[in-house]
Amino acid sequence: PTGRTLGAAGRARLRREARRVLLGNWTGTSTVPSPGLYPHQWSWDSAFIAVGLRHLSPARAQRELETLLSAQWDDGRVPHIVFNPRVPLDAYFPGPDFWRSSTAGAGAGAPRTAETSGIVQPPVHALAAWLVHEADPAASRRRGFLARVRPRLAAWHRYLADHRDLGGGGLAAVVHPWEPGMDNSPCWDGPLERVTPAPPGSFRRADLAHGTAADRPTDLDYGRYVRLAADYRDHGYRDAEAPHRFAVEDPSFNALFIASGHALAAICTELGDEAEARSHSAHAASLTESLVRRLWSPGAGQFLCRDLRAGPADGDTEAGRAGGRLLDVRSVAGLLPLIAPGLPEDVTAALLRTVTGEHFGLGTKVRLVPSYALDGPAFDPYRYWRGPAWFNVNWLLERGLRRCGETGRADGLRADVLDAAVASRFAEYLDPYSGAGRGTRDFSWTAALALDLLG
Ligand code: 9WN
Repeated sequence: PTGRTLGAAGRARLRREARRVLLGNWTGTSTVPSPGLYPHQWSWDSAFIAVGLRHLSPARAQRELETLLSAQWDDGRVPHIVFNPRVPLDAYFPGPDFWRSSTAGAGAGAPRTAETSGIVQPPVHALAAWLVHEADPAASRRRGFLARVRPRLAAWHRYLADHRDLGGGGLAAVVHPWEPGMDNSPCWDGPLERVTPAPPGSFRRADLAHGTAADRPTDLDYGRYVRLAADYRDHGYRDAEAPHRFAVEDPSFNALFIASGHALAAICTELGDEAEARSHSAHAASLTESLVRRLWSPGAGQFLCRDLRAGPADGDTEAGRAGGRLLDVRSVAGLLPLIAPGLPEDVTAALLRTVTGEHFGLGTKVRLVPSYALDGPAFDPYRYWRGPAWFNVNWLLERGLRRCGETGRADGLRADVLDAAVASRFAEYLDPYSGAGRGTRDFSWTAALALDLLG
């Protein structure tokens, strides 16, 4: 059956299958994105997974987030990977023996009893915690769920505000292409050119044992990922001391920071702390203002990434004032601010035109929004974040469209996401034109977000 016509039997089957994936990928305390390719706990994956798990078991969804947050560093950062000590060292690269968080990160407050990576991923967690609470408020209150996660979520947001405003303009910067979660986006091609790759023989990739090379980042990309991560580690993961040769303000990372800031405000209100709720709302509003001031491109009709390590383009006085340079690259990251409340009306209207227009083609050229412009010079329908359509991105866009009152489009996208999730056996990503699944299957966030869209 196709999603547009998914009947009661199709919905029941989808629910059953998604449940099988999520139960199969559960380790007892959290969920792996995929047992073969990603056998540990990932930060933003767990947030998306919790959003789906809340429909199966709110207690398990709470546990998912609490497990992740228990590996938080004393400086507030939530690491992008929490390693499972039972998994062999060579199952994933770079593993705990590369990051060495408990020793190298001791000065930045890394936990002593868990091994983690030292970088972060987008702050989707407060949003996820709020959605998990909403699934069963009585059970959440009984377990004191929000009271327990609130201080950790607040410390996480404080880390981003205090340690990551590298451009000084009020936004959080990412310091590694893995941080925005869109590893090999064409946005990073320019900034990465300035990074000398680690020698090819100095590390061994584990991902190619599970994925097709044509679907994955290249060896040259990996050499640069390794160099940047090793430099950060060798400076004790201290942001004030690390060279951060890669420093970018990414619109989707910041849009999620805004959405989570509003969710954190709702959490504080629920807990009766109006003063703290107001301060989170005010911070989210000021992030929104910075996002528009620093990353909006009226010419492109979308948000762009700002490369903080590049000089301004000739004659670009506005960019010069803001520091760095806007990257003229159309990533779907630039559309995700649709989830952020409080954008100026003309910005929202332009974003809606761009989603359905010639570059991203939602509803005209493709059924799910691609990760990068279909007509962009670096477009590749197979290679990871350089074209394929991803389910978490489309889930966020569905919410964004609905939030903007685009109910018909949101309903259509919802149906198409459900259809694609079943047809691709919960693929990691899809060729945006054919809809064929790529990457691994039985991928956790695909199953979780399909469950969420089923309602
Ligand atoms: C590096 C786990 C993660 C996702 C990212 C996705 C991919 C890792 C990798 O897998 O990144 O963090 O090894 O390629 O790009 O978004 O969180 O699913």
